[in-house]
Amino acid sequence: MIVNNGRLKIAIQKSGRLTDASIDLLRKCGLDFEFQRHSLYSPCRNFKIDLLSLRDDDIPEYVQDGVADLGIVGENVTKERQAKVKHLTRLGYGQCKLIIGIPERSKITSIRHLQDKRIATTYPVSLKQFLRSKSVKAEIVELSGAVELAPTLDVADAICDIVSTGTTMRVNGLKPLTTILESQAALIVNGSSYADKEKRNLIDRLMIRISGCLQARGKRYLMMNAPMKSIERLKSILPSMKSPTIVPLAEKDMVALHTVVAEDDFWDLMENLKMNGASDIVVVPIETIIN
Ligand code: PRT
Ligand code: ZN
Repeated sequence: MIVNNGRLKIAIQKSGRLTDASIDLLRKCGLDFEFQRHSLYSPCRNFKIDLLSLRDDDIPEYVQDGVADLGIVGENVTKERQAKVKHLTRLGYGQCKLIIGIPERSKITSIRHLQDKRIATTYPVSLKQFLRSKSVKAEIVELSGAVELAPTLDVADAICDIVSTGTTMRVNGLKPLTTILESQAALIVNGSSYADKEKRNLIDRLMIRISGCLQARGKRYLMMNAPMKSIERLKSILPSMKSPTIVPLAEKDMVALHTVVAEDDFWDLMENLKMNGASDIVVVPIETIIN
């Protein structure tokens, strides 16, 4: 039975690759809950939302049917399930590709060569769409798992499967032929929930928090002291979000500069800043950035 108590329901994967990152994201958004993997519901104490733990394959349909208002699931799954849901935002984890792979020594060298071949997959809908878009007719061998074994077992001439590092493919003597889809975890929403005034208000509040967490990801807050005369030079080095904050220090002709930098740029940047007069450089993590 669907309980309409004015609270949102967000479906996340019960146990799998997206579970920990999804819980972590929701906690970073300030949601206070105990995740109960074995129970369907995990209520949140400080926000009108309850978590529903489900198999990832079921999430798109449950969101489409309104069993859950929101869902966190791989874009590959939503596409395969052809669910009628609204895509709210990508979440920056669970990155993978849906690819067509062929045996290392296969004579197949282009998509055209897949004509009349057998392709094993757990993604028949996405594969069918792709083949149709390329005007290639092939036999789709639908499996429920271990697709990478199909060519060795001579069940198929090629496979269509998810890869992330590509190790599974390689150890099974396969190589990629083409990419069908690039995917990552995304937040999806039921259309009626999004149109409902009260629910929309909660969804918008949650979205502000999620965007803040996504913006802060990979960023560091940088503080340093510098002589006043170095400000212009340092400002030209700093890739600030807007402009850096400059605060006078008690010591004469000295200032503190504060800014946000990308984690990846940090070490190169720091050497450059030091060479140009900065000292006492402090770097701190950022929880969230609300614009
Ligand atoms: O039980 P439930 O149905 O909920 O989970 P599941 O077993 O169907 O899904 P799960 O937890 O494996 O994956 C959930 C989602 O994570 C997928 O729908 C993708 O969106 C995303 N994802 C990211 C991946 C991978 N990376 C991935 N590598 N899903 C599956 N894989 C498989 C891949 O197919 C290969 O067999 O993992 C294996 C190792 O991959 P390599 O390339 O790193 O060797
Ligand atoms: Zn699944």
